[in-house]
Amino acid sequence: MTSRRRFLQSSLLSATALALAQGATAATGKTATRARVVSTWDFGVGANQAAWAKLSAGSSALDAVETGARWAEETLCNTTVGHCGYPDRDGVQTLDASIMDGDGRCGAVAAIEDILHPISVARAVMEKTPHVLLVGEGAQQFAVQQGFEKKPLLTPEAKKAWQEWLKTAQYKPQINTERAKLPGNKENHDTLGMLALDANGNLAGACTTSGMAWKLHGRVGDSPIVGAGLYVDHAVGAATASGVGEEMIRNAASFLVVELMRQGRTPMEACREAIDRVVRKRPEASKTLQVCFLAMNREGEVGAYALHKGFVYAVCDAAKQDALLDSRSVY
Ligand code: SD4
Repeated sequence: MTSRRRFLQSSLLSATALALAQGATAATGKTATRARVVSTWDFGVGANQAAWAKLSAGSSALDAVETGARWAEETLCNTTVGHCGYPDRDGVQTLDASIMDGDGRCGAVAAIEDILHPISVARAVMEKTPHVLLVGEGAQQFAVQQGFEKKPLLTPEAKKAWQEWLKTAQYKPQINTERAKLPGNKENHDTLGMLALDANGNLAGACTTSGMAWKLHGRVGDSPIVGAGLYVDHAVGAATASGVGEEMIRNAASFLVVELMRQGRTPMEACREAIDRVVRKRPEASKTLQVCFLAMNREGEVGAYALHKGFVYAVCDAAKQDALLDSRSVY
């Protein structure tokens, strides 16, 4: 982390401590100074601002994270989130998303096709069905019944990239910093994971992705698996993840981060310990793939850790709406 970034981080955190203290003593009680939203990657800045428009107006953390994730699904045109996302090895784009609040209410969709806002379908699963996770055709059928429009999303650019990939057809996920160095590819990010704390002290999280490019058709990552790509508990805090989802699923990683915070770790310590778990289980593999965790506790304290350098996360609150911070990393 650069010293400037470190400075920004520490001044941000002190500003926050102050804001939290002010929020607690304000005559109105519920001020937006208590609220905060954090997101993975550089595009998290824009997603946070969309969520912040809601949070600062007094909306719930749940509404805020849905709004932030919808912003990413619709506005971004990149290879890993939303309608421009790269397809699987058969050229089919499948999307994964989950949403959760601190009471344990959650919903998710996996491998859904041709629906622009998987995060809102996930919320509908949570609110309108007795289930938590719908997959594939069933998820799409449910979405259409709920009034979501079905339309082909795969862009000509994504299709072209897939046709190019077919020439070698090797599935070899690349660490983001390395991927960004490839000719014609400036992208250094993955899934959007977002966590929000609202003015009432409620937490919620959302996670949305097109998953790993060139995955096997039917492959589901961590993002729609509650406890792997996302976990939220009002009593403790919230965590989300980005990177190669199989590692998060193996370690029930977001749940692990929240449980470590429950045992007294700070968000950063909890993320670090979860990353260490990934390394311990698969020391060799961990050198060649990326895993990133982002966490926020119920006091609004934020922490992150990644396997490899290059992970950045965005923090937005009343003091500052566009902070982008470097995560620490093992390698
Ligand atoms: C997945 N975690 O599907 C997601 C996507 C991602 O690097 O972050 N890709 O495994």
